[in-house]
Amino acid sequence: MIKGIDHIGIAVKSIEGSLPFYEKVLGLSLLKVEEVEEQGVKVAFIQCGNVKIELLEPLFEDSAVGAFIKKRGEGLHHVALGVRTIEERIHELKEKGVQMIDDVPRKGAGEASIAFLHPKSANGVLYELCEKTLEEEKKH
Ligand code: CMX
Repeated sequence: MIKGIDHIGIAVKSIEGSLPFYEKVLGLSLLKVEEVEEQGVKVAFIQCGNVKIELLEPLFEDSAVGAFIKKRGEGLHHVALGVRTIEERIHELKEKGVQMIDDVPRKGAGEASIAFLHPKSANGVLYELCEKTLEEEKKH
């Protein structure tokens, strides 16, 4: 059902200001930077072994990630689990009593289909289901 961890989302005030830690200090490689306007974020993907670190910078202060940083400060935002056939996975989780934030997938970075589980169903952790396009799957 779950293929593994696809990426870990970290909320940051500034991607530019945060990248030197990942690139210069940790020696990791930046894969790409893109804006996901629907979600009010700019994201940077950094390869870390088989997993990616996704830096999330709010595009405006009252976006979801902007509100998160205001309330809790920078830090771990979500864990994204790689899946196939996301609609079936959502259905399956709901059958098992999981409360979903998204009953219907929405568009994430790289045209992926994503859906969040409500943290109260998952030990306070915000989990994202993430089904990548076949093209993206081949790339990374
Ligand atoms: N970690 C833990 N709990 C969190 C959380 C987080 N990162 N974000 C929200 N919550 C909690 C809230 O405190 C709230 O709890 P209560 O119901 O107890 O008050 C609950 O989850 C619901 O949060 P909300 O903000 O009230 O609900 P919304 O439906 O408005 O939004 C969410 C939920 C998670 C989608 C939104 O807050 C968010 O973070 N959106 C941005 C998502 C994002 O990262 N997009 C980029 C994706 C790019 C990609 O990965 O492809």
